[in-house]
Amino acid sequence: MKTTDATVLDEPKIRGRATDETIEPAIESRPRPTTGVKEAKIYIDGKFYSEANAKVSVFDHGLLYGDGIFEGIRFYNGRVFRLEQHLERLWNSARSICLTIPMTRQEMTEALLETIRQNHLRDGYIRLVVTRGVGNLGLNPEQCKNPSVIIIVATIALYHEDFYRKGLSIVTVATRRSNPASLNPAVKSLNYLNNVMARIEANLASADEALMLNDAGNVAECTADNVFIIKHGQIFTPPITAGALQGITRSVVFDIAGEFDIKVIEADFTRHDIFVADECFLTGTAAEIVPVVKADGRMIGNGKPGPITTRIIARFREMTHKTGKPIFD
Ligand code: PXG
Repeated sequence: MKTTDATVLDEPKIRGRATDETIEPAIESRPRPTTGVKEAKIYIDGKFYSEANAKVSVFDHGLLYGDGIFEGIRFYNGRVFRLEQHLERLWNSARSICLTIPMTRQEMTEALLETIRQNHLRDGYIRLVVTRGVGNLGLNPEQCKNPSVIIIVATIALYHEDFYRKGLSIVTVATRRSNPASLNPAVKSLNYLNNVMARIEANLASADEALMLNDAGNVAECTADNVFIIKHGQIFTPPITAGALQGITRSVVFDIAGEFDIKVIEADFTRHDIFVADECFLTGTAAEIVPVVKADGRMIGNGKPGPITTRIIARFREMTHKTGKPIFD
């Protein structure tokens, strides 16, 4: 797997195992490319702008209140991976927060594909954002008449291969995944402070990711990834009702497990079940599928990525390169 020098997403560092690719100067002396694309074109409400000119109003409620929704989507080898599912989830998030996306799904598909084409990439990452739009300083969304659609296409630095070969460490954090009765984790909203707080705790603990529990003390998910464990040849993952996002990569794992004739059981479990699991892995658009080898200081299995995880990763890579919505024809 190759790496690029542009990193647009948080690239987890393998702590204590830094390589040239993961070391960054303490002070960045040159302006850091934000998309990694030369002369990037960013879509805002039907028009394309350069990075320098891609701006939204300070009165947009996406900024003032985190009022809006988003998707993180990948494209590989000239094809957008699982686009339909991402759009389905975006429209569900919109419906849940009473936000009307100002275009049809067909128009959104065309806008996404055209933004990728304008940026001349075959592999990369799409950040699709729909904000509530401009309003006044009050939080009432009735003031916001025109939601904004923003599409940013970026190169994505694939995580270092060490990450997948050696696995990562997670810690359980004190910040609980938000209760569905207050802010439902099923909505992929612009309000990610719950996850950001968990991420800060992982950073403070020098861990690669944060494991978040729900109010009942059961495992919910990590800050931007779903959690899976494997025990006695069966795969377990928390149900959506535990506070897990209905991850697209999660659903791909369900498909792959079906092909392999391995059962996936959606069930509540605790961190104890992670400690005694044979294998553990995380799934997410950015991280793809990544093995976990340590949880709260305990080694999982023999401390190496397990055989089932490794098979699933291999099949996932095959799928990402061969399937998806073609961008250029
Ligand atoms: N849980 C949460 C809370 C997430 O935000 C996932 C699980 C995994 O879902 P997908 O559909 O990606 O398999 C996410 C993913 C990124 C990024 O780096 C992704 C997310 C959030 C923030 C950043 O692409 N969502």
